[in-house]
Amino acid sequence: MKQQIKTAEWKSADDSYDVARVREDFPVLGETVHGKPLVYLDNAATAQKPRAVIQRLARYYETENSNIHRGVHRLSEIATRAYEDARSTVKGFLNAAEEREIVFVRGTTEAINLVARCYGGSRLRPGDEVVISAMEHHSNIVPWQLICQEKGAVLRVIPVDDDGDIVMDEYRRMLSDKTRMVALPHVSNALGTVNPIKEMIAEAHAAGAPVLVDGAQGAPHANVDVRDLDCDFYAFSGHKLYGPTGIGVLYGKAALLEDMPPYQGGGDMILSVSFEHTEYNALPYKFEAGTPHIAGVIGLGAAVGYLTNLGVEAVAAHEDRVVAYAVERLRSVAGVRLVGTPERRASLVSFVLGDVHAHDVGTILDQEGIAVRTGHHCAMPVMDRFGVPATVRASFACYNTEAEVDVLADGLEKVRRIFARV
Ligand code: C6P
Repeated sequence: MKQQIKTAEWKSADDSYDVARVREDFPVLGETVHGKPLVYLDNAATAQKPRAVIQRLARYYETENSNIHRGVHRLSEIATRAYEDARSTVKGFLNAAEEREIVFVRGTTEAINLVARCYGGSRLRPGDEVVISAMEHHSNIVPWQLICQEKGAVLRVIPVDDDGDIVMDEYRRMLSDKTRMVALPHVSNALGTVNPIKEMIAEAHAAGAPVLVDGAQGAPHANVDVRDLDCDFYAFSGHKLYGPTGIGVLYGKAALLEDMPPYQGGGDMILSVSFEHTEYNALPYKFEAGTPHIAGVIGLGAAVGYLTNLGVEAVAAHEDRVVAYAVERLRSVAGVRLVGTPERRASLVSFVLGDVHAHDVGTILDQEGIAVRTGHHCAMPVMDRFGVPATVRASFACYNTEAEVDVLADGLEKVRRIFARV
């Protein structure tokens, strides 16, 4: 049984952004959980899908399903066109210079592994350094650890301060002629910190090092202009940006991608194959071996189109209001301690509630219909840095409201009553 949320309750304070209208685009938001209206605050893990994406996927499977770049038949042409149109949409979204700089991958994780393996694997020498930060998701740690171990290179970690901001002086000190790569998150998934990546990219370049930006939590919440940032690589996942799972994007400067060996071998990444010699395909196909996630790419194109129609800046401004309200409201709940109070925050807030384990908080909130993420958020070093085993994380998207923050705060009061010791 669906329990529809009353529009007025969910209207954003700023009337120019009609959040009630936006909510209507997301069928799942009409669901109930344990008899309560769903309050979905786990968007950093994965965002919900608007009807435009769901219907686009259905249309592809119902009327266009075919393999791409292979057939001369009509359906294959249609599918190929749709797939390449999505690439063009993503190129526009990131303001990349060329479509061949947009490589479709499974997600941020695969994008980073690709760069670590293909760029790092071909360039790193013993004693070279790769610089990451103390706020990384495991996806931007382990691939670099693996390639550094293999090549005898050194992984350097920029510290973060007690607020969850990168210590810029330490970063500057760390850069040297040994630095071969800097890999940084645009936005921290565990703290919400928005890093000053443009400035950090310029500093890395001054030291002669390229920069990969892990944009998993950036692209859905900020206007990304890869040419303005001048980043060398930018990675993001479709499913956090209202698109399907299993699809993501690696943007790379053409000159760098050209120089890198392929990631995987197989169909579509070749021009010719003999047992003696294989000639690789041009960009971006060199990095898209095998039948890709065609529906995923087309669905991602629809998701990017959806977000662009809402207006990335309008969405970001709305989310900023909601997250600012969340910070203020959570601070008023006795026993709540925010983990991360960065200078610039985007889209999420992490906290602990007294000595109640985050999983217990999450379980009680779930009974109230509230979905939050609890745990280490695949960022164990961040938990160590802040001396907590886990946090509760509320993360917001284009359809969340201040009223939902109130429901969260009420849920936390209930947790406090249950754990009277808080
Ligand atoms: N973070 C979260 O709940 P994938 O799994 O490949 O789509 O994204 C990996 C990834 C990389 N970097 C950052 C900053 C991320 O936040 C994530 C995914 C989710 O925080 C799932 S662990």
